[in-house]
Amino acid sequence: MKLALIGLPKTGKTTIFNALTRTEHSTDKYAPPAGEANIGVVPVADERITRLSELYKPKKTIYATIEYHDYPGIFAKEAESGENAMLSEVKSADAFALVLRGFKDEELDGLYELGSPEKQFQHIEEEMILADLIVAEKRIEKIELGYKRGVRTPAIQAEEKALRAIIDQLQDNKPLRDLQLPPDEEKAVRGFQFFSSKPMLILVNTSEDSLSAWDSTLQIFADKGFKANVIAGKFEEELSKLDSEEAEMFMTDMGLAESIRDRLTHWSYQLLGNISFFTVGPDEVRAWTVERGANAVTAAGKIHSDLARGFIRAECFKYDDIINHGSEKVLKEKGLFRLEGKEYIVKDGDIISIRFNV
Ligand SMILES: Nc1nc2c(ncn2[C@@H]2O[C@H](COP(=O)(O)OP(=O)(O)O)[C@@H](O)[C@H]2O)c(=O)[nH]1
Ligand SMILES: [Mg+2]
Repeated sequence: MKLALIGLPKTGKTTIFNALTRTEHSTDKYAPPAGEANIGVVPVADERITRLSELYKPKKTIYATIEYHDYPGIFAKEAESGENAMLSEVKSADAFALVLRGFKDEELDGLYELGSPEKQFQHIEEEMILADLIVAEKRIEKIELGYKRGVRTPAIQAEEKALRAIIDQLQDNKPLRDLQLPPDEEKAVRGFQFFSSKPMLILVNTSEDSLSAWDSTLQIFADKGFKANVIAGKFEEELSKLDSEEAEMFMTDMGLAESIRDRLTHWSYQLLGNISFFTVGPDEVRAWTVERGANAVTAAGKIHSDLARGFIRAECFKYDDIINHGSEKVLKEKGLFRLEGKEYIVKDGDIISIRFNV
């Protein structure tokens, strides 16, 4: 899963990135925005993998990961000037975490007039809508040119129809997140990876002594349908440098049950509707991520495309059952070891082995 931290300059994106990845990239107040993104891969803590690993004693234990990308501020300007490497990189994210500045800093306030978190949100949303509109309108022009030359296929017509709906939506100043397209049209424009269509988490970044001051702001975002949370970025960055015992002490003081890393993992899984399934064996115990509602073939394809292509069946049991009963042999005796077909909907915590033939 790829999650991009985005937002206006000096809202604390790199500070939060450092806390998440336990790195020390520069967060100098006066430094110009970085020329490129910071990228870091963070394991998804999952006690179930730890326990499965104890049980199977595999050579390798592999947790799921989240790849965080920390971008300097970008949008409409770059979209206008055409292809921009960073822009297409941002678009490849599965979701955005929008960082809004809630903390006070007189020096920064003098340098950047960002306004309230709501104002910053509005600014970013407008930029996204504008960037998307530019892309959609350019594509329509091309399609029309093609029509004149006699290029008219059902696929292009579906795309055109989708783009017209998209342009209407954007001209109403509404994000594409809120536009439902029929499946064939959605598919025709999926490749554009429109900014305003991405799932987005909202993070209000504030100081540790004013976490509770943002309840009404969070409610405003929740009313718009967002998952919004308040975090203390700088405090989290400092926590991430401590050893776990010390960090826990401070977290208890603050009433924080989990590290920022773990909280953001939960929020992004919820946002994307992701679940985990596992593969186990003497070589490897491993966690995999799929969207809730995915079937056995889709899950197989996460492991390897051959497994999806040559799918015969899935052998399947539940994490809770193997922990309760201790061995696959007992599960088989108790009838808890199942054979499932292509259409089987994978559940969170399923342990799956794919039989295939290519
Ligand atoms: N007081 C306070 N300062 C912060 C917080 N988060 C970031 N900062 C400061 O804001 C400045 C810009 O942070 P940075 O992470 O580089 O912002 P970016 O431009 O969004 O990546 C730095 O001086 C940080 O120390 C916070 O939660 N509270
Ligand atoms: Mg930065």
